[in-house]
Order: sequence, then structure tokens, then C-alpha cells
Amino acid sequence: MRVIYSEDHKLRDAKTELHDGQLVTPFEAPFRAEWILAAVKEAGFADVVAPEAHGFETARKVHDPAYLEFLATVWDRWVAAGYTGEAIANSFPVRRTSQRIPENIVGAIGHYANAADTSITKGSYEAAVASMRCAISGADWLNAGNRFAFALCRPPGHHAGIDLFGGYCFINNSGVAAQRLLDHGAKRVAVLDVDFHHGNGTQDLFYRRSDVFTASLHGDPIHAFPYFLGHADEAGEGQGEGANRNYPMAPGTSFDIWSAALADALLRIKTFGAEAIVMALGVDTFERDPISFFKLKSEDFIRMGEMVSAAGLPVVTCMEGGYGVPEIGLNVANVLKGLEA
Ligand code: SP5
Ligand code: ZN
Repeated sequence: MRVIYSEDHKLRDAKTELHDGQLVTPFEAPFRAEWILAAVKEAGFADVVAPEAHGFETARKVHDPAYLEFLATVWDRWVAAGYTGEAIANSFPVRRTSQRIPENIVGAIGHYANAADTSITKGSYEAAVASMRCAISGADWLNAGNRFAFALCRPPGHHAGIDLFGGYCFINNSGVAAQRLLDHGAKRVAVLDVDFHHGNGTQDLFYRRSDVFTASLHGDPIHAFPYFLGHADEAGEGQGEGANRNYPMAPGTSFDIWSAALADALLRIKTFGAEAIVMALGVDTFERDPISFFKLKSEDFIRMGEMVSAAGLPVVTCMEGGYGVPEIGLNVANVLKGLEA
């Protein structure tokens, strides 16, 4: 297992998150990556390297280039407008509105946002780029013929759509990793999203494509973020018809129910003919996660890794969510142990 980690994640250290009607200290904070790195090393995963300085060629195949340009410039535009706080939009294109991009920076942020939980700060872009580079380097470890890589991505990526940020995500690391595998010869790959939240961004990236199978196991969006995608009847469109699968699950779901959904997803990934799996790993399915409602226990994460490993495919794991509690490190290390078991 190669582990890819960049210190540059620390450049994203927002002070505000709009949560339940208040500006709170963000759940998605630098300590997460520090705790996960420490636990992974403690568990004996010693091959930890920094990512290569990859450019944007791969990202441009899954994101709108104008969106990437927006991410690169939004902070400077916000400061130039005279604002001193962190950048949050308060107005959004919704039903029956124009999709024209406003010149006004507040309007532009609203245009490119799918949630207001993600304040933009100085350094957020640089951290997101470093996170993307971890994912690409992880994919390249598989491209070089190895079976397992762990990209310790922070900020996470799976809520970032073709031209949308939110849910603590800016660049869709798992999606970029999948594209990287395709660009280096794989004909078909799968993104298996086991984060508590639906991978709405990843679904968006590949919804009309036949080369990437996307599967997401998550809290039912009738109850949980991201609310507006993730239902079981979303199966893909056009060329992508049949290449998306959602497994929404109820509050209180424990590993017996959850693992049956995982087994089904893995079967479909095999049937699809995927040559590799990108696992979008959130450990916010844990029973004591502060913002989620599944009931997985630390031992369950070992079984999770074992089940994914048993599919027999190379796996690049990209870090997504998992918040608040010290066990996030142990739970990630358990998945990696299960993969290598
Ligand atoms: C990567 C990832 O896990 N992103 C999750 C973003 C979730 N942001 C919105 C959280 C809303 C949580 N509401 C729970 C209410 C508990 N009082
Ligand atoms: Zn999540």
C-alpha cells in the first residue's frame, strides 16, 4: 500500500461553516488528515510519499475548464471586491432561473455552488490542487502495476460536480483518479463511494458516460445531505444508462444491511467489467460521526476493506469524509488493513 500525502492540505483552514443556522467551526478541518496520517503510520503503513506536481490535463476532462478557472481566481476576486470575511454565497440559480454566469463575485460563487456549507478562504484552492495531486499520484501507482494506493486527500472531492463546489469539496479527486486510470489504458473503471453522503459530484461527472461505473452507498437523501441527488432510480443517462447505482439507506443502518448493499455494488462493478476500483472512502458511516446517522463500528471497516479486496481488482482509495472523533484514524487504517488482508 502506497500512501500519498501532502502537507499543503493545511492551507485549507476555514473558520466558518454555515451549519444548522449558525456559523460554526468547520467539521472538515486540518486535524482530520493529521489524525488519519498518524493512525495509518501507527498501523504499519510506512510507504508515505508526497504527490508529483501534476497539472490540470486530467481534471479538465471531468470538470468544466471555466469552473477550474473560477476556483483559481475566486479568492482574489472576493478580496478585490472589498470583503474581509470568508467567501459564502447567499443566492443561487434554482428552478426557472437563468444559468448565465454573473460578473458579480457573490453571484458567481452562487452559480458554482451546490451548497453553502463550504466557505472559500485564502489557500483553499492551493489545498484542493494538492489533494487532486494525491489522487493522481495514487492512480499512477496503479498504472505502474501495483495493486493498492491510499491517497490521503484533503479537502475531499466527491461532492464537486462538473462545475460545482460544495459539501467541503472543490475538485473531484476520485473522479480525477478514475480519469487518470482511463488515460493510462484502462477501458472501464468503477468509482465505489462508501462515504456516508451521496457522491453527487461524482455521479454528475460520469452520468452520461459509459466508461466509468459509479456506485454510492449513503444516507437516504430524503433525510441527509446532499438532499437533491442520490435516489435509487438515478441509473445514468444516454451512453451512461445503467452505469450509475445508488444505495440510499435509512437512519440507524448498521453493517449487516450496509454490507449487503456493498456486496451488490461489487457484483455490479465486476459485471460492468471494471479493471480497477477507485474507492471514495469516507468514514463518516461510523456510529459516532457527529453529522451522520449510520451505525458502523470500527471492526466493520476491516470487513469493508476485505470485501472490496475480494473483488480482485486494483484499488486506489481516495479520502473523503469522516469527522470529529479520534476513531477516524483507526477506521481508515482498518479499511487499508482489510484491503491488504
Ligand atoms: C465529504 C463530506 O462528507 N461532505 C459532507 C458535507 C456535509 N455538509 C452539510 C452537513 C449537514 C449536516 N447536517 C446534520 C445535522 C446534525 N445536527
Ligand atoms: Zn460524507
